[in-house]
Amino acid sequence: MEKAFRSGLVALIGRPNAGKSTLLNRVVGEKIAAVSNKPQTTRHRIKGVVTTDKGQAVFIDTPGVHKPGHLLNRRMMAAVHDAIMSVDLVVLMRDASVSTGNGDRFVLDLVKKAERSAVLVLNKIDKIKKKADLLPLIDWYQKEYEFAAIIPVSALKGEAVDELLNEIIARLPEGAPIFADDELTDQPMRQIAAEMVREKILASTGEEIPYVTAVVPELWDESDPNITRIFCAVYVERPSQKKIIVGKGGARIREVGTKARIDIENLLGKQVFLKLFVKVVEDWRNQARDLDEMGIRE
Ligand SMILES: Nc1nc2c(ncn2[C@@H]2O[C@H](COP(=O)(O)OP(=O)(O)OP(=O)(O)O)[C@@H](O)[C@H]2O)c(=O)[nH]1
Ligand SMILES: [Mg+2]
Repeated sequence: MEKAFRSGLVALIGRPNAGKSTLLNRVVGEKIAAVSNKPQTTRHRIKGVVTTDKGQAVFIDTPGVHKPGHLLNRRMMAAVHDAIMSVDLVVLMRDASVSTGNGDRFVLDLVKKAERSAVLVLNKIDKIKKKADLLPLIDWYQKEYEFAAIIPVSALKGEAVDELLNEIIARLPEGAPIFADDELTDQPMRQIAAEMVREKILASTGEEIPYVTAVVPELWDESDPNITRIFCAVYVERPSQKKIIVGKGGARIREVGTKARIDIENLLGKQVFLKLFVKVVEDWRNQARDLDEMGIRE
């Protein structure tokens, strides 16, 4: 007899930098989420759809769990709580190459309190020389919560990611696909484009800039069939930050634009003209209206 098709929503939750967005891109097979070594890279809930012959998992990538300071961060954390409560399966993702901290306990507590069915993913095993070193960590988590499965992976290298996907789909309820099997995401293309710009800014700037920067797609012009014209605003909070992003003689913003354009062209399969302009908006991270415009809603 044919096994029934399974489908459902799967939340990826964890501390900043755990590798959630890396995993999302890996399972979807396209770069739809920004990835960086800076915390709080992801600000939006991003859905990524994976369809196999056994089922369909709709992954929801969420912002890394952190202490909320600004209204921006409160909204980001509300999105995490929402995701945990609205999915069929929670995937708690953890960087297994670093020791357990308060942040890890905090994320674990979220899952415990929610009492949701959860799979634990121990990521970055490519950085761990002896796999046996994982055993105490697995042991600790097993005592803390009844995880449906505990799976060590490397999202970056793709190690054990297929097994993880099978384990996840096997735990989803029986049901028809939620998305068409050629749909990869619910993210509008313009939002993905903005994310790619932000990713390049994060990669090329130091500590402070990632937090104070947002990228908003302002214009998307497809009137010319040969080239898509995209205009994005880059928000910062102070003129000094604008100076950093623009760089000497505009060098940094040009480099960011070139790299982001290449990513966007790959995604669209088409030539792109990308124009970036930097806007100084004081304290935008506490302005409900700015956040609404950025799509970071209540
Ligand atoms: N060595 C190694 N690095 C990884 C792995 N997975 C992710 N990374 C790196 O870890 C960093 C963070 O990855 P992200 O995918 O942006 O992490 P995230 O959990 O989405 O982070 P936030 O969006 O800030 O919550 C990046 O530099 C990734 O390249 C892995 O399996 N091995
Ligand atoms: Mg992320």
